Amino acid sequence: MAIERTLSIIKPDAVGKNVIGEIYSRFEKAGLRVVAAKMLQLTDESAGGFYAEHKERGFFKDLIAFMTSGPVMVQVLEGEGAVALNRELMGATNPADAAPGTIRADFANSIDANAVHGSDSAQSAAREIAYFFKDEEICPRA
Ligand code: RTP
Ligand code: MG
Repeated sequence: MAIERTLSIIKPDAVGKNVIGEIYSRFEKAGLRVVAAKMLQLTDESAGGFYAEHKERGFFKDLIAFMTSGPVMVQVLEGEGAVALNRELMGATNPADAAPGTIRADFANSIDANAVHGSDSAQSAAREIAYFFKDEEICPRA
């Protein structure tokens, strides 16, 4: 499988629970490498632009309120099949449906406060990575 990159966000609930390291450990154990990272306080504008595809959805307002409720940790993950592998590690959007042992099953409280974001396709990954990182901020695997 090809080496890919995907955009991951540790959401305000998980940052608040102080489990950034535990979540990074899951990425690393699965063979994903952090090649760029920054902690950010999102604004209505930056969170709204990131989730623009959901603008017309009923949950958009709650989503933006939640994503701006505290700092997030944003990272680029690199590895074989990174997009699908990260989605597998995350588990289902609603933690009630997430498979045991997934990040959302273990750390998320609700469909809103669901611990992590991960790009859902290679195309989304390219857009989302460029949304947060300049090329020179990404350090490819050694
Ligand atoms: P994400 O984009 O955050 O990685 O999550 P996802 O792909 O699993 O889910 P997506 O459909 O892209 O939805 C983005 C976020 O919006 C919230 N949501 N709420 N109340 C609802 O029905 C609902 N549906 C989605 C979730 O917090 C989801 O992560
Ligand atoms: Mg999504």
